Amino acid sequence: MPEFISYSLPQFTIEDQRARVQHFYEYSNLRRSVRTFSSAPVPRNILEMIILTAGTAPSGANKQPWRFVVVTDPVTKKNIRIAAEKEERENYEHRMSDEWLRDLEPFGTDYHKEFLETAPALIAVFSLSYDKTDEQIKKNYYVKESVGLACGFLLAAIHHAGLVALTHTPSPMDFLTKILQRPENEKPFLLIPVGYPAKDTMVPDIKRKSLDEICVWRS
Ligand code: IYR
Repeated sequence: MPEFISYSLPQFTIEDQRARVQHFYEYSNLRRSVRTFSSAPVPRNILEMIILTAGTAPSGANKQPWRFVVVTDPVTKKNIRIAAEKEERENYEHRMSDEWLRDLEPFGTDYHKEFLETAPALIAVFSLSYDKTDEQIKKNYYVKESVGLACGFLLAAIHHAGLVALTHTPSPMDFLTKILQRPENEKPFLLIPVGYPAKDTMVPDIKRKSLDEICVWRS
């Protein structure tokens, strides 16, 4: 028999709910992906609370199939930068289509990934396709969906803390397995530099889609 415990949340009035969703949207809408970081350190306990928040995301059968590896050591960050730039150079020069390169023009990106060294912390997110404990292998479900959700919570928690991040996907990412000495059941999912924006940080002038563009109501 499954065991259930009672559950409730604080109740808000409709007016309070309106104010809360409005405020949450407006603050969320300030989030931007940032590629220029100050080297100022982020206290470890702040990063830990952010990761605890990411771990509150829902997951298939509550398997929580994620691992967050935090890198602050300059030598490891440098090694990650070297490996990422090697792959990205290959991507930009040979592997990406013309259409893809054109789509990236507004962002001004290239294979140089200085932020991997300047950001005070890199959070390498790994997905666990299965759990391995004492010779036992246990399957996980909806792993990509679950880890994607956890990354969403992670980015929201980073933003909530007044920090900035980049959702970075050097590809392929297997170098992270090696550099960070992860076991075979952990696959690199995203690499997220976190910190404070550099003093003169600029971001591309791009727009979010309107409600009409992203939402359809059907009776
Ligand atoms: N991973 C490369 C290319 C890149 C791809 C997409 I899609 C972006 O939104 C941004 C960059 C890089 O990091 O440069």
